[in-house]
Parts: sequence; C-alpha cells; structure tokens
Amino acid sequence: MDPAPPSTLIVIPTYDEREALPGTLARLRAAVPEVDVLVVDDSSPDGTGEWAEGVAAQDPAVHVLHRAGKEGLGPAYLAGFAWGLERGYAQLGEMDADASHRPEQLPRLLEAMAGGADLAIGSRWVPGGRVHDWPLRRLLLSRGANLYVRALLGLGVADATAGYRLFRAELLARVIAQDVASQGYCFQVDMTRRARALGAVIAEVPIDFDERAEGASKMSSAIVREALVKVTSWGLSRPVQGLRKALR
Ligand SMILES: Nc1nc2c(ncn2[C@@H]2O[C@H](COP(=O)(O)OP(=O)(O)OP(=O)(O)O)[C@@H](O)[C@H]2O)c(=O)[nH]1
Ligand SMILES: [Mg+2]
Repeated sequence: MDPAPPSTLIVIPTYDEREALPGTLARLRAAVPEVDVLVVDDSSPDGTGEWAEGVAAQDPAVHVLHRAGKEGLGPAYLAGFAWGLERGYAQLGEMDADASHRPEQLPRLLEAMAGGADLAIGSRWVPGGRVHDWPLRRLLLSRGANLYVRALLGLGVADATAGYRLFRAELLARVIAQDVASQGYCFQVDMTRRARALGAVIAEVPIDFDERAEGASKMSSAIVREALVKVTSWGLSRPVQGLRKALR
C-alpha cells in the first residue's frame, strides 16, 4: 500500500475577491480534494470573508481566517502559515484567489515536493512556463523584477516573485521564525532568499499563468516601490554579510 500523502494546506489571501474566489475554490476542491484550504481575508468590504464562511460551514476541508483590516499580502500569509503550522500540516502553500494560478496544476508542485523539494515554485519563467493574456506592461514588470532580483541576489530562481508555492513545514517554520517583515510582492522574494540561506532544496516547475478574469488587481505603485527598495538593500548588504562570514 502507498503511504498516505503528506497533509497539505493551501493559503489563499483575499481582499475583495467575491467575484473571483468562488470559481477558484470550486476548481481547487475538484482538482485536489485531498488538499485543505485556508482563506485569509482582510475584512473585505465586498463580503468575501462571509461568503467563504458559508462554504466552510458546508465543507470541512475549507477554513477561514478573518483579519481586522487590509495589511498586505505578507502579514496575511504569515497569519495563515502560523494557523497551519499549529495544526500540524506537513506542507503549506500559496495560491492567488483570482485563478491566475490554475488549481489543476497544483499536482505539479505536489510532485516536486514528493521528489524531495523543500520549496516548490510554480514558475512563469522556466522553460515550459507561460503567461497568458498579460499586457506588455505587466510582462515587462515581472520579467524586469525577476532579472533585477537575479542580478542583485543571485538566488538561482527564475521566478522569485511567484505566488504559487509549496513549503515543507519544517522549512516554513524556520523561515517565519525570522520576523519576515515584507508586506507586498517582495514577500515572495524575501521568503525565497531566506529559504536559500537555510540551504533549502528549491524546485521550479513550469506553470501557465492566466490573467485575472474577475475582480480588480491589488497591485499598486507602493507595492512596486517597497519591492525595489527592499531588493536593492538586500543586494547591497550581501557583500557586507559575505565579508562578516569570511572574518568570523
Ligand atoms: N488578505 C489579503 N489579501 C490580499 C491583499 N492584497 C492582495 N491580496 C490577495 O493576494 C492575491 C494576489 O493579488 P492580485 O491583486 O491578484 O495581484 P496580482 O496577481 O499581482 O495582480 P493582477 O495580475 O492584476 O491580478 C489575491 O488573492 C488578492 O486578493 C491584502 O492586503 N490582504
Ligand atoms: Mg492576480
């Protein structure tokens, strides 16, 4: 008999996703019924949290964590991960509510974990990865951000900003014990560099990334600015850290 698959929790952060979440959640539950889901809602004014409560009342694999207000992606993920680690999930992951990450491709990430990865990333920028229907502006932003991260941080990861991921619980616990303070999309880069520094095995698997079909983007210039400032400061502090290590 095959051993039981590792228990898995996918955290979906939501802010005003009443239009998009129902389709994503239905697809996720149908594609990988063995995976549990935690919706982390920042008191969405459009009632996303209440809607998700209704689903959770019917489906024991779906859970909801309500937060007091909109605090950004990073704090929402950290709260979701802490919730899942307390409950003993063996692997914990991330997925957007807007179905940009195809739930049907989650098995690719699960396979990478079964193959020994500590962190599996659903990547747009490895061979076989694709982005569908993105305007040129978004393509350039994502490509540019990843090239900048690669040049400054040398993580050896093609899509360090990706939000489709699975972490092994042991790795995640060690990473979040480090007070990860990033709020927006640089949270993903921050998690990747900390995982790398801890010697994690990181696997990238190609995915198809679809443009959001419903609801509105939460991307803002403040989020881009935070990422630029943080990645630059992490990059500049690398030689200093290297020197400190060498002198120790
Ligand atoms: N809880 C919470 N979720 C958030 C917050 N900001 C964004 N999200 C969620 O994070 C996920 C990614 O946000 P998106 O707006 O789709 O960001 P994006 O994919 O870069 O932008 P688009 O491609 O335009 O959709 C979605 O599920 C959002 O609802 C926040 O402050 N709090
Ligand atoms: Mg999106």
